[in-house]
Amino acid sequence: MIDLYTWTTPNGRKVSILLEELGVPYTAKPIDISKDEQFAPDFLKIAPNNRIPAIVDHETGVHLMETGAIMLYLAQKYDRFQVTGDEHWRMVEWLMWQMGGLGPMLGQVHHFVKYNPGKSEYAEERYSKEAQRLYKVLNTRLEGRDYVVGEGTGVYTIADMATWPWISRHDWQGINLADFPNVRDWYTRIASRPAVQRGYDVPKYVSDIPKA
Ligand SMILES: N[C@@H](CCC(=O)N[C@@H](CS)C(=O)NCC(=O)O)C(=O)O
Repeated sequence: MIDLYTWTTPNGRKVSILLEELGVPYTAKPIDISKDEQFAPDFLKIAPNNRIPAIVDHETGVHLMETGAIMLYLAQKYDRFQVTGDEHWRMVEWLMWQMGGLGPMLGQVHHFVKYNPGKSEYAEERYSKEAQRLYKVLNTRLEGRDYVVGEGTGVYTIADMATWPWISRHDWQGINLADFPNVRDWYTRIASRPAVQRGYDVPKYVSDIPKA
């Protein structure tokens, strides 16, 4: 059994979506970051960076923080939602792009544009511009493909699952998905998956999945 320490955020949803897709038993343990529960000493033992999500796999004794590591671990453990050969490294590349680029930059858009508008014109402009650039990168990558990596038109992998929850907040980011039609189609394709819909509501329902 796996314990998933999580909250209703893009990073949390990445892992609940993967666990739902895998169909393995897990227990969601809510860590309410609006109440600073991520700083509780017991949580810090498994998540020393005091951020959600984190997992404890009681079957193997492994505990992990950082979604990139968690998703690679689960994909490898169950040998699903990953690709092999050269494409494996393409998958790691796009997973790292999400971890180092898309997630952190869109997180800054949420911080400055959504939650603190008017406090820093420079930051709002800088991160909004960066969001436009990153959406364009993803849109270009998805030209002629259904998924971010994989042979042919692509294979649904953890690279998609890591990226999708950030795109689901396109309205917070001032992004009109009509400007990025490949991203829009990919977003809708993934949103229609029952496991994604279940994973989106972990650890609790907040709202429906935003429409494209
Ligand atoms: N790089 C980390 C980022 C995790 C992260 O930023 N989590 C946010 C929620 S989306 C959090 O726990 N924030 C709590 C805080 O800022 O104190 C990962 O991918 O797991």
